[in-house]
Amino acid sequence: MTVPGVVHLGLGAFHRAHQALVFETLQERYGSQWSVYAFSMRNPAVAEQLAANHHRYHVRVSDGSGTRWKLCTGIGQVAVVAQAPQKLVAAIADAHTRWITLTVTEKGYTSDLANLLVQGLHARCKARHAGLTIASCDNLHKNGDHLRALCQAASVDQPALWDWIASSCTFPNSMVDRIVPATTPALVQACEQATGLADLAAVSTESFWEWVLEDRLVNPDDAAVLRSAGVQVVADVLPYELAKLNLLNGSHSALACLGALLDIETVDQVIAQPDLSAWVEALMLEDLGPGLTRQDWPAYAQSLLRRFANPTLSHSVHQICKDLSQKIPQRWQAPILRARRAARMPVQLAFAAALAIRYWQGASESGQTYTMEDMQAHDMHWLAKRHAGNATESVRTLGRLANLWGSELAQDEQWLETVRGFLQSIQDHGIRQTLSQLKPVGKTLAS
Ligand code: CS2
Repeated sequence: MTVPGVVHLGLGAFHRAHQALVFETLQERYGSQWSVYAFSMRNPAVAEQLAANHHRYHVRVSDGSGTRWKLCTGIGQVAVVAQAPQKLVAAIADAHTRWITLTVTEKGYTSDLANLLVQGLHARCKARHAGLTIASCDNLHKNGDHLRALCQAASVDQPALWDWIASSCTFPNSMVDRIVPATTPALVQACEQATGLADLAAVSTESFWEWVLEDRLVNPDDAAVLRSAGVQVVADVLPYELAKLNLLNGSHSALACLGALLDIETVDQVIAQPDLSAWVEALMLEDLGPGLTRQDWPAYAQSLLRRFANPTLSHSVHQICKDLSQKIPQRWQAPILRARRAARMPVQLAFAAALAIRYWQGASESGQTYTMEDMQAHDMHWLAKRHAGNATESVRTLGRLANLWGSELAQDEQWLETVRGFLQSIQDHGIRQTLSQLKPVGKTLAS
């Protein structure tokens, strides 16, 4: 019988196409201590599909060299937290559990999440089992430190418990990277054609993947084990984390707003248009990359343009715009501040900020409306609609929201004036013309 040693929270497409495959490799080599007990936070659909299929599902991997389908067996058990939170508590307290990993998205880092984790850790502490490596794998700056701080706050009334957590468990920071669009009916259909099974839990991804993990593991021997499957276990994740959050996620959010406003459905379709891909390249080269400490960032940025061009992924720009208000602080704040502190104006990012403000009006340049899935969508939409056509008021309200841009930028008059200028130009001349007047780029990533 399989007794999972990894408890994972967040059963979304990303986990199924990334870490579950790493754990599958480890399981084949080292046994069921690397099998995953995966918890969906709320949605029962995927968990039900997996349970009906012996936890197996299909992964389509495609890039320039072709497409292949693979059956993943990395997940050994599933449950839904909203239906049975006690199962999560019991799994965390189980003697066989050695790791917890999380992909619960940016908005998932709440006191509710921390309370659940702390409840499980409390039961574990009482049972006198060893501590756990608790690895946050979401696109958040210093994700492990952030989760640790949330758990500390959740155990504020239980100092003895926190002493045990702090001394027995670790919260390594990490960076995970693989493009995994949400599963669509078209993918399920393609799966049926290729494999004979209409697998609702199927996922589609690229061949590229990276997982860089801070070497702060409860069992130090796990570092070599993870490395054997291709995970990079390093002393300092920060250079990788910032490069990924700024270059990949930062340009993703910018090109997603651009696509949404121009009625372009997918990332590859944006990149297929030369003026738009030239802008994405300029954005990376001029504003998102400079100041990063990942040594090979220009090569990483160049590979991103190829990855974004992958047509099989058909990655919806509206999916990337989801939770935009939670993503901007993680993706754009640091590169804007790096430039401003070096007395430079990041014009490409100022254009991206104008696009985001325009995006919240809820309709493309041709007037097509779209749905904005974001917990702040209502407020942002209300402000953007109210001041539509008035760039000064739009930037005075939306551009000064400190929870989005940080307090330093919310008071940076030169920055705000640049964003306002772009929004005014978008209003008066349209996006494409504004784009064509942006300073031409001398260098390209290939030069
Ligand atoms: C994307 C990410 O949806 C989004 O916001 O930017 O999911 C992105 O595809 C991954 O982080 C790639 O590793």
